[in-house]
Formats: sequence, structure tokens, C-alpha cells
Amino acid sequence: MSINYIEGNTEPENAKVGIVVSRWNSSITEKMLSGALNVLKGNGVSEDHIVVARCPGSFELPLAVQSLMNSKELDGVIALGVVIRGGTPHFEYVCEAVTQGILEINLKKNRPVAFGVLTTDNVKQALERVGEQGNKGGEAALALLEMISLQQKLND
Ligand code: DLZ
Repeated sequence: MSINYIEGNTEPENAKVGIVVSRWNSSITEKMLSGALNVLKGNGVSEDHIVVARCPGSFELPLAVQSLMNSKELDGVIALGVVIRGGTPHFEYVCEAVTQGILEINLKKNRPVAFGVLTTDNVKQALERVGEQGNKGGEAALALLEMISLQQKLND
């Protein structure tokens, strides 16, 4: 008897991937989109297997992700947004809604949705996460690819 270790890899075969990107704070979300696309293409996902949808703000991400999953045969979706703390409790409400919404879609659809949503105190913190030190959109794309591969193995 031996332990059966199951792990995904970041180059799943023939993966079909959706990305939903929020227009709010678009100077940052567009950088996250570029980072995500670079990782997908660098890991063997062909351009005609990628669909990108844009939505107004992070609050709208869960519905757009769900609709994209319903209408296309996608193996997974990356949700990209940037929520920046203001002077009101709005930040908390949007963060809570988008986090819970994305989690629910993962579980309901049994397909991965990567959480590429920055929640920062200010623009500087957000920019640091799409710069030289690394791109959180790219990191979300890598996580998605690994989860697509893992799900393929777990559901085999
Ligand atoms: C209204 C709003 C505010 C104040 N801040 C952000 C933000 O920092 N990041 C973001 O993605 N969206 C923000 N929004 C827009 C909401 O997500 C949503 O689009 C609107 O409340 C309309 O439903």
C-alpha cells in the first residue's frame, strides 16, 4: 500500500479559460489582465481558447463570471478587480459580496474561479501588486491553471 498523492500542474491540456475584468480602477485591472494573458499563453493556452469579458465594477464580477460559465464551455474563469478602501463602509460591502459570490460559484459549478481581486488601502498598494515585484493577475492565472488540472484529476 502506498499513499496516492494527487496534484495539478500549471499546463493543463486544451484548457478553455474565461476572464472577467472590472473597469473600476481600470489602469490597474488592465495590467492584471495583461499579466493573466501572458501567463495563460506562456503555459500553452491558445488564444482561441480564451474569452475576456468586461464588467463595470468588482460587485458585478460574480454575476458576469456565472453567466460566462453558463454560456461557454469553460474549464475555469479568472475574476479580476481592484477594490480600494475609501472613507465609507462601502469597501467592506463590496469585498464581502465579491469574495462570497466567487466562492459560491466555485462550489456550485464545481469548476474553478480564481480570485484575482485586490483589496487595498490605496492606489499605491494596488500598483505595487502589478509591478516589478509580480503581477497578481498572473498569479491568479497560474492558480486557475493548477486548479483546472487538479479538478481534471480529482473528477477523473
Ligand atoms: C462604487 C464603487 C466604489 C466606491 N469603489 C469601487 C472600487 O474600489 N472597486 C470596484 O471594483 N468597484 C467600486 N465601485 C463600484 C461597484 O463595484 C459597483 O460597480 C457599483 O456599486 C454598481 O453596482
